[in-house]
Amino acid sequence: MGRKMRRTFRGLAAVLLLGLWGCPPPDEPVEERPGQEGERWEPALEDAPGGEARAEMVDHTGESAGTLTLTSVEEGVRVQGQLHIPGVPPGEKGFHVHEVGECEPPDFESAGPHFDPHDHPHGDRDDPPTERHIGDLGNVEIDAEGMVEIDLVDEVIELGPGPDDVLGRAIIVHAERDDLETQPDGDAGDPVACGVIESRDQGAADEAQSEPRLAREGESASP
Ligand SMILES: [Cu+2]
Repeated sequence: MGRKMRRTFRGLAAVLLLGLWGCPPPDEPVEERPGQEGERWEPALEDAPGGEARAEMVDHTGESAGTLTLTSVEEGVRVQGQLHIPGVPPGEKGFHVHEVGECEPPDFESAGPHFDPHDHPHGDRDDPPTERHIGDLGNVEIDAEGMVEIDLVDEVIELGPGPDDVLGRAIIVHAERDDLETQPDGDAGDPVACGVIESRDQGAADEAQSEPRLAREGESASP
């Protein structure tokens, strides 16, 4: 559904989405809403944020590194998943949401800096919201086989309307430990895995349309 909604008017859509996102998740078909046509890759108009998202992670070679799921829960947003990032020494590794939802290997510089809409200092996930970037998720642990088990709940990031919405942004694992102090990035080294946080239904919609957005399997311009 909603194919015809995707054709036109990016700018108008951006404005209208601000209004639309303020509403409860609409199950009614958006086709019946006049004047809200538009193309935007996240989240889909017809699949307004329902509190579930995922990030298909890739490593620096562009290979799949696994999937993270993000789910709205009472305490915040739960981030779960098992990643495989070969070639990274074991230990704690910085884990953040970055500003731009583009993951271009090998260096993932396309993802920009930490997601920090309120101009806060860098900090830890458990720091008060005013003393951390919204995207500061602390560290995750990588083992000797390159496996990373992630299951955390963050009270600050959000899925859906508002300034702290992480949909459409990049989530990144770094090569080094985030010292949780050094500004502006915790001295966490290079990104080693990156994925764009997409509302769950939007991922399927994108695949159906074959929109070249991410180096997702089968969509890469080059192997
Ligand atoms: Cu980072």
